[in-house]
Amino acid sequence: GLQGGMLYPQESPSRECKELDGLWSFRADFSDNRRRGFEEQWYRRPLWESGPTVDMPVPSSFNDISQDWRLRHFVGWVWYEREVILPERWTQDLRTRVVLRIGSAHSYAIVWVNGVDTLEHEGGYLPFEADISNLVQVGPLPSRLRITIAINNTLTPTTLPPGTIQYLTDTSNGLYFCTRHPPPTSMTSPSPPAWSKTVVRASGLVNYQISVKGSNLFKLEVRLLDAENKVVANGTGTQGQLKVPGVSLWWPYLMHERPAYLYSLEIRGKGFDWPLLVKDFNLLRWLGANAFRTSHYPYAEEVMQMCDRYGIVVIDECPGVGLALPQFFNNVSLHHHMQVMEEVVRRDKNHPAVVMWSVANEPASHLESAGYYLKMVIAHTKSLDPSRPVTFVSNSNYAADKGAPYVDVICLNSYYSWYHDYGHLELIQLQLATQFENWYKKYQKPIIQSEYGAETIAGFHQDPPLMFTEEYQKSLLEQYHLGLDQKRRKYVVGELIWNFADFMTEQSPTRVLGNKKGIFTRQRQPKSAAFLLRERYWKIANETR
Ligand code: BDP
Repeated sequence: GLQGGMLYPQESPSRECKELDGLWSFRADFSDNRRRGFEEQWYRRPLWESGPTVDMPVPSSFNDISQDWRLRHFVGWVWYEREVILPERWTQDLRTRVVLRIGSAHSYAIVWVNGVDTLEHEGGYLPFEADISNLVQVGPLPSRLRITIAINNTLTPTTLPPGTIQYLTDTSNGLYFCTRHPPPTSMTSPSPPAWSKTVVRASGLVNYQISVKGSNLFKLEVRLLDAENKVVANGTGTQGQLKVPGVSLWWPYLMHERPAYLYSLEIRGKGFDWPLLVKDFNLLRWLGANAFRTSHYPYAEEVMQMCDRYGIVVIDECPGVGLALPQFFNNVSLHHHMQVMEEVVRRDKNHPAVVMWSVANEPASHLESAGYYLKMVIAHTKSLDPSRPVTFVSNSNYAADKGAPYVDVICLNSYYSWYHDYGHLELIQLQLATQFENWYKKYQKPIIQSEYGAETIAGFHQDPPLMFTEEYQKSLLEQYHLGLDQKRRKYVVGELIWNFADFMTEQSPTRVLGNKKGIFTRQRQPKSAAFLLRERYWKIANETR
């Protein structure tokens, strides 16, 4: 059930928060069975004692950070560790409740605090927490904590999203290790900007230049600390010069009795991904868009808060994506899926922006087993929150789909004149009419076109339009819109373009450096189609007003 709730840790006069974002020590377990970390109990001692570690920013996807190809494709257990120093008032006052909260870890996580097994959680994208008061409020000043988290990103038939591991053993091509879906790992999301700093020292003068990836919409504060953590110089902005009176210079080990002297440069930005997030919401406003679906996993809670404040309606979708094979519809998966829906509803139920829950994207809903499965997950979700409609997103045929009887709103993805009938834009209106009319005749339920779109490489032009050009994307959307605007089909109650912005995917012959169906590039610049949609959305908004 939903008892207990799990509210976002908002600061208040009675609650202090300590962010654990930043650099963690990290090691992937490359041993054959991926279990050396457990066999050698890496959590019992500082991680560096059991072997080399690298720095890993949190939040982020470890696959994206390293230049090591093996890490980009790594499947199995990875280990994160960092130390935290707690304020005395957290550890000395026994009335204080100290809670360790992980925003998200994909997809199975085990957490140790000072080597003590504290918390386990299955499923990515969602927060989990444990009361660790007992652990931190014992003994003399135990305020230095070592937090170790082992995370396994393996997708199995019972995870969400599900997956299978294929060992490709064609010896002419070597041995590969892969899953069906590339697994992102993040501790909390969205991720912070990546900092890179260049420090040049010249006898008491520090010239610094800071590059901030993505954006520089925020003010930077820079402080230089000496070895005792005393501030010796201050600055602001992305570059400048700091003066250090009576500088202690660094010397190689052994040449001096004193160890090499190090200063630390602290850079504070109003980071994580607020700049990108605000940019995206500004783009939504610019477009005149007022809704999105969290495809295909719950978004960070900060995003949900923004939706509340900006008036953006949300279809809140769980990580039920890739349910494509018959073996994924089993009782263990079903049980886990229900558990995940509990966590989604518990986390997001108080957001006014959430209008509907989506339990899955494009499951193999033509299967009998999928019909039963969807029925159970949907019924469970409704029992958790009787106040909101529930759906899943279908790309099945109306005649074959076994899940539609249980949804309140039918959500349909279709790619006419993209994944088939390439180039035949003239077929879109016809196929769309058939789609809507068939589904409506059978179910008499409201319908949302939840995906439609075309892969488009910004800057590619061709007229008459050809696939992958901006003209083709525009023409395809125009044809869809003519079909969506038919007054006689009042039951068509919504439309969601695929996709807001380009995004990275696993490589394949259908992906040109990721999915390019965005109406904005990954750098958030508009393609021609963005202007078309902008006109459309504003026109609809004005007519509705
Ligand atoms: C749909 C999926 C979406 C994909 C899209 C596409 O729901 O995640 O990105 O197709 O192929 O099937 O672009």
